[in-house]
Amino acid sequence: MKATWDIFCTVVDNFGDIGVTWRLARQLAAEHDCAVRLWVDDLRAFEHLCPAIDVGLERQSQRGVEVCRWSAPWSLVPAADVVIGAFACALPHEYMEAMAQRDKAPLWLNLDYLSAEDWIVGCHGLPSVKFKQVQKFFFFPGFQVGTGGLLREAGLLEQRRAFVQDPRARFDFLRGLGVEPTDGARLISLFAYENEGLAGWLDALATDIRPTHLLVPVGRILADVQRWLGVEGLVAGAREVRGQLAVQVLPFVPQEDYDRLLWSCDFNAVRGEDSFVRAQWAGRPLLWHIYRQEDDVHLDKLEAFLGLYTQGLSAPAKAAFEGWWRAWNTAGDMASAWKTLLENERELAEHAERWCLEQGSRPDLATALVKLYLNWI
Ligand code: TRH
Repeated sequence: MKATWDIFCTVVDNFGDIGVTWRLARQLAAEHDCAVRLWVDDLRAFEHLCPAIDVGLERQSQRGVEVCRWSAPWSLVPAADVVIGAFACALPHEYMEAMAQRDKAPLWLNLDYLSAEDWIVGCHGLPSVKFKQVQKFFFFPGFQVGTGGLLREAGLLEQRRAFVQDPRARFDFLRGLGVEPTDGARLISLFAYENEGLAGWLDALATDIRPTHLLVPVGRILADVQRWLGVEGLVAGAREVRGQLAVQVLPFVPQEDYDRLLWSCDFNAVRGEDSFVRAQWAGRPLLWHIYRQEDDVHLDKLEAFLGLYTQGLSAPAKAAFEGWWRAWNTAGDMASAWKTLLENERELAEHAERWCLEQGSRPDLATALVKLYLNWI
């Protein structure tokens, strides 16, 4: 009989919470033969990632996953063999009672936020709180041995390789999005929160020797893009040119297409958690807009990742990369950071590929979860 898994997701904001849990749920169902229910409190946010969702339904099957609306009052359901609360969300009390009533306690995990900080290694797998006799454990995604790893579907890197080695596939994909880059143009995707550093970067791109085609999926950064362009009301499909820079607004695409977009670009600006990981699987230099936290604790996370990622780079390339990221996350001088970065473009491109392969040689997060469960029973 299939093991049953319940994954609980509250959509705090944006798309990361649902982005991560939806990806995990799909992978558990498709690759590990698990019976997965994904409980989501906001189907409208989910619809952005999975347009096939019917927001009116209480339960529906999507891509092998039973998607359930998580609403109050809670309807009683038997607890699953494995219970995952994503990002410290509080489970319904009645559901916890159902967990406690099982003959064999479920494996209960809190799937935490991704971080490259060292303390993650020590905390991954430790016991957290208890409800009656049911113990919860921490499960930390991460980049280092001793963490839960990163979400990575089977065959993902092979798919990417086949795609980038097939210029026709790239051309057709971009064309499907209405993108026709001019010859020799650098392609950059831009997914970020509001960012004061943007104007400086766009100034540098507009006056660069090499043309740039900047692809901006509809989202929070668009208001800053419009301000720099001096226009309003841009919608998907809009294209504006300033000097050497063509800016094109894209629709928000399904996750698989977003991967292809990242694979198609020379640089990717990403944010939050899931797009940040996907850009690493794209094997291209990335610019991370980290999710802001109180007291600037996010800057420690940024530095922790930089510390890992830049290992093996020459001193100038490391300084250029770090300068670029810090400028982006602290409203610094993106124009000069970008110029310095370009002096190290080749080395950084090779490094991104190397990092991708190195991370890709580690066990992926879904496999690590399944292994944990198999050791548990
Ligand atoms: O949207 P995010 O900023 O999400 C989060 C949340 O804010 C969360 O509360 C916070 O804790 C976390 O960041 C750190 O960024 P993220 O994680 O990259 O999620 C975006 C999702 O959207 C990801 O799954 C990729 C997907 N996506 C598409 O599917 N199509 C698109 O066109 C784009 C631009 C993104």
